[in-house]
Amino acid sequence: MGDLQWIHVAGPLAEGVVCEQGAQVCDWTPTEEAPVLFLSGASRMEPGQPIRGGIPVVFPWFGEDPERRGRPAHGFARRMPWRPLGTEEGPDGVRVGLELVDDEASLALWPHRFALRLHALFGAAFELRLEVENRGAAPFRCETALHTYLEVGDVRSVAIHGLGGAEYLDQLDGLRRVQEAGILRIDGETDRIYHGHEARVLVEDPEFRRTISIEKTGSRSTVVWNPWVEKTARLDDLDDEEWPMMLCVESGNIGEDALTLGPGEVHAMVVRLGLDRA
Ligand code: TA6
Repeated sequence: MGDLQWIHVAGPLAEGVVCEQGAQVCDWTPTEEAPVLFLSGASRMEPGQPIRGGIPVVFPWFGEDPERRGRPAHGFARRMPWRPLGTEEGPDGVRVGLELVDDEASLALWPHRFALRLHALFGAAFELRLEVENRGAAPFRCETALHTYLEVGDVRSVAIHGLGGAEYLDQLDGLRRVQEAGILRIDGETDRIYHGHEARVLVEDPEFRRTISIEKTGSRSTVVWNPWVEKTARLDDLDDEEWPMMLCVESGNIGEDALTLGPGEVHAMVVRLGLDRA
């Protein structure tokens, strides 16, 4: 199985790291800034095991195996080695591309032919494009997400703008459907799927004196997650003292927003992260 393979990016505008397993971006640090993505110090770094942090690629299902057959949570794409497509430095940053195509192992888990292509731009802003292609002769339904772990000074002091008025399913309360009132603050374990949500989210972080913006196209679901104390204690790849430093704001197409692609059809989702200094 060997070790994990990494792609390191160092340009004038930013540094970054991508793991070939899962095409998982694990670092984006704009020049003269602190890292923007959280990566657990306890993360497993073994082939086939999910990395806790950065931006995991969720495909072809979100969450537990929908058929309860014991297949991996959040799908298999993040556990498989993707093929690098090359690295290119340009005026707006360094671009990295990777691809995952169906194979015997994926077909045994999910009987559809597909291609995933991920393109990351490491610049003063960060852009991630995930293309899903149906390479088969029949339509398929899939869920996708870019499961972004943001690094924050203290999750208890951040203010999350841009969700007001949206409806979410509370994963901690039997998927009860709730309307978000306004600015979201985290004061306990939080696990919410906002549906039909396409707006920009701003994470205002007074500790780090910065605001992270999350803009997206091709995504109708937004997930907000923080494990807080008890769930963190149940995760062996997240240290007990790490939960205040992370906040997941994920962009995808989940549940009622899931994708159905016809033969040959390609869907693109783009997420753009920006930084404003307070
Ligand atoms: O982010 C939403 C979520 O589905 C949470 O319920 C939690 O399970 C998280 O993803 C992490 O999942 P993972 O399989 O990476 O431990």
